[in-house]
Amino acid sequence: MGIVNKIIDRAYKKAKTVSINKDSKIIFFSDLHKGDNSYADDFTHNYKIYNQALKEYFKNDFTYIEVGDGIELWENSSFEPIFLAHENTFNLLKLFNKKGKLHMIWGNHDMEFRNPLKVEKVLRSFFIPKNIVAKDQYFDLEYYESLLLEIENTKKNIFVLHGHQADYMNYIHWKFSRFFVRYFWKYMQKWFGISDPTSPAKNYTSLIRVEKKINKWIVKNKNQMVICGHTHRPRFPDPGDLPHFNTGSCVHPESIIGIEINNLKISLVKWYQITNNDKTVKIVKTILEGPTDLEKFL
Ligand SMILES: [Mn+2]
Repeated sequence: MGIVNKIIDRAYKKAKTVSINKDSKIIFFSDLHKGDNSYADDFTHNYKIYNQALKEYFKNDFTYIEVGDGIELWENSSFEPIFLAHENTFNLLKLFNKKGKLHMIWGNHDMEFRNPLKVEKVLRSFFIPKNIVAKDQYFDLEYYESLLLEIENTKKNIFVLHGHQADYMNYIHWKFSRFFVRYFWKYMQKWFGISDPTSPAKNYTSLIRVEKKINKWIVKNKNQMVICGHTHRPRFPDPGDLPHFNTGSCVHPESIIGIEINNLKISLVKWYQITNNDKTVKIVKTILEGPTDLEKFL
């Protein structure tokens, strides 16, 4: 318990601050686990839904915050096949970045992005700049462990982190876990359809343990509001409950789930595909919870 508290405390102190106000519009997604489009790629079946959602958020001037595990670097040892499989998605993210409306957080499956040199190397090889101005625009993408969204003219804030900080095996021993997934479970999944046992999303006991540790940290820190991902289990508390939110994931069967903040209200949203009577398909959004005033949680 002690060590987890210390890890989360450190992430809180190091968090990159972002100021928000009633005009801020934010979409939080996490746990896309974008892979190489193979059988083991959990994201492939949702990419159309996700890209459509991203286009609409961009059109409506939203800021995009990725709460970790955007990319699956455990099952894939190289970024190249991921980029090639999901080039459209990366190009959409680039649009947000150009407008200064993109914030990336690393999780345990893309923890290599802790290293800014790694991020630059990846960007340099895929987004080849046409001139010096473009170079600056492309290379300013940074990954952070955590963000602190400070509400303008108040002393209140929201702490955003992936959540594997509460999952000791996945934080300290991530290289070991990665090895296990990359060289063993990937093939089990591909050949026999067996799911990765190191994922908290697929292991109920570890999921509950992670949530409990974050709850304890929240209590210890005067009910600090937290938004995280990692467990793939969406969370949206009632006012008065512990302010522990979870973005869910983008690998749910046939839908993606995320959190929106708009006009200082928070909601849990789901994007999915419906088939009309004439067999045409349409991608739509539905609000699962909220919108609820943020101040009820602060
Ligand atoms: Mn994770």
